[in-house]
Amino acid sequence: MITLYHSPRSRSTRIVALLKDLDALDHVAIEVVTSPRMDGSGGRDPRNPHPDGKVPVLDHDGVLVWESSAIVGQLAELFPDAGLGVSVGDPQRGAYLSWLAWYAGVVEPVLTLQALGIDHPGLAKTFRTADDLKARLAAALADRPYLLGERYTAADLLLHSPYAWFGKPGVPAIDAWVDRCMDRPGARYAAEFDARHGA
Ligand SMILES: N[C@@H](CCC(=O)N[C@@H](CS)C(=O)NCC(=O)O)C(=O)O
Repeated sequence: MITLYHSPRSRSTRIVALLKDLDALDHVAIEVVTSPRMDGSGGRDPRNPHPDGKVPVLDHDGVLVWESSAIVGQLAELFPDAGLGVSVGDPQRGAYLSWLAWYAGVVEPVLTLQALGIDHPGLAKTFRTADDLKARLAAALADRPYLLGERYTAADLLLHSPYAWFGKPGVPAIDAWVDRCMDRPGARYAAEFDARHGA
């Protein structure tokens, strides 16, 4: 059995979108839980098995999968028919894994620090800056609609999500990509799901 623990309008919303795009909603239960919000509302939910009380987390037959990058990779592999993952042996597998890892290791810290107004030369030396992220994405998308080319993958779903949340960056290639990624059944389903569940 697979269960996704989800709080409406949070980082787990993109996993609800992924489940729809993977046609996996009949195979994964969605448990709606509370989580502490930046504005002080919400709170840790005793039903949520994430060791830090965060969402998303997946319980797959008693094994926890946490961190959106890992959850996205795991679900795309479990439901391969949708073609959103990149399987072992595919020449683009390495690039796909790199985008997923780059999200967790670089994109999330850089954009979170920017949103909090925190700056330090050491941070730019370690992670690079939000402008560097944009330049990297713009270069990747300059001649292609999606990160891996013509095909939309789970990497696009994950990597575009901060801009869907915080707003498009005003770079034509990235803005058009964010629009393409938001114009999908999964994104629409997740928005409706969250509206139904009180967000
Ligand atoms: N890097 C994690 C971040 C998870 C995360 O921080 N989730 C937020 C919701 S947007 C949360 O649960 N916050 C509650 C808390 O930190 O206690 C991921 O991408 O899955």
